[in-house]
Parts: sequence; structure tokens; C-alpha cells
Amino acid sequence: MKLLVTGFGPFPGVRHNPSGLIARAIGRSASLKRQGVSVAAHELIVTYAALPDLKKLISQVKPDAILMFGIAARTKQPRLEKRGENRTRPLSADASGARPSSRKLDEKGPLVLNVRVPLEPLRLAIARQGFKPTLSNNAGAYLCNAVLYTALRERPDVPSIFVHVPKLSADGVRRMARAGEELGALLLAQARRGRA
Ligand code: PCA
Repeated sequence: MKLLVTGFGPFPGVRHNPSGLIARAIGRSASLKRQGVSVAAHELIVTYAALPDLKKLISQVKPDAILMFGIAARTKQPRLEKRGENRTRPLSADASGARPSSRKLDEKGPLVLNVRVPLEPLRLAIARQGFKPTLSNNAGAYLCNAVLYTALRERPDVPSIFVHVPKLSADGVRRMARAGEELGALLLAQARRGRA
């Protein structure tokens, strides 16, 4: 089965983004490989122009599940996002200095798209790696919310989640990548159940 994993690169205010490292580490996972999972890991550029790239990636990879990471530099613990909102933050410039041209991500899209995967087992998988993760109703209005909304809009049939991580040490990145291997396996199990 195929798992698409994404993280982000740097952006104004965050020079080192652990989420890209986490995605790449999951891409190298021997345990997922042993389970027959092929992982496509990508570091996305923090620009609104990257949203069409994500759509292209989704249509090329045709993933059975999508696991996304980004940093929320002001939080202390990981957050599993419950929903994506059809909104942007026109005041925040992206990594290319551009601002969104519209207050909405998708003129025809619904206001809110909910994550359709039971989140508690996923939260526990993150907790097993020594974090105190919470569930969150607010993914913000910047690129993290935008990729979650986009993934949910593009593939409503595919289990997709977004994890906001705090600033992490090298050990924190390793532990989050280990949690990510488990999240990926749980999402793919969910995909198999959905198909049965
Ligand atoms: N965090 C930002 C965008 C990229 C990232 O890693 C966010 O929370 O929207």
C-alpha cells in the first residue's frame, strides 16, 4: 500500500522546520518497508503556490493514506488536527513573500472539512513516544491548515491526518518519526477497513 507523508521547509519566523526532517525519516522507515508499505515522503515549500503541487503529488502518488506534519512553534506539545477550514490569512506572507489572493482556499468548497479517521488511537500512538498530544479544533489559517483542507477536499475517500509538532530536539524528531511509522500503519489499516 502507498503512504504519502509530507512535512514543510523553512518559512518566516522558523528557520529550521522539524516537520520536513520527520517526513524524510518516515520515508526511510525500514519497519514500514517490511510491512510492504511504499512511502512517498515530501518536504513542501511554505508557499500558497505549493498547494497545486500538493494536488499534483496526490494525483501522481495515488496514496492509500496521507500523513502530514508541520510546526506550531508556539505550542509545547503535538496537536492532532480535527478539521481544516476554508480560509487563509491574508496578512501572513509565505516563504516567497507572497500573500494569498483570496480569503478562501477554495471558492466552491465547504467552510469546514473534518478529518474522518478516529483520532484517539492515533493520539495514543504519539503518546507512546513520550509526548502529551492533544486533539485540536483549529489548524490555524496558514499553510498547515491549507494542506489539510486541500488533502481532505482532493481525496475524501483517503484517510488523511495532520500533526502539528512543537519545536523539537534531534531526539524529539526521532521519537516523532517513530510515532509517525505507527500513525502510517494505523491509517493504512483504516484504509483497508474502508475498502472491505
Ligand atoms: N507550520 C505553518 C506552515 C508550515 C509549518 O510547518 C503552519 O502552522 O501553518
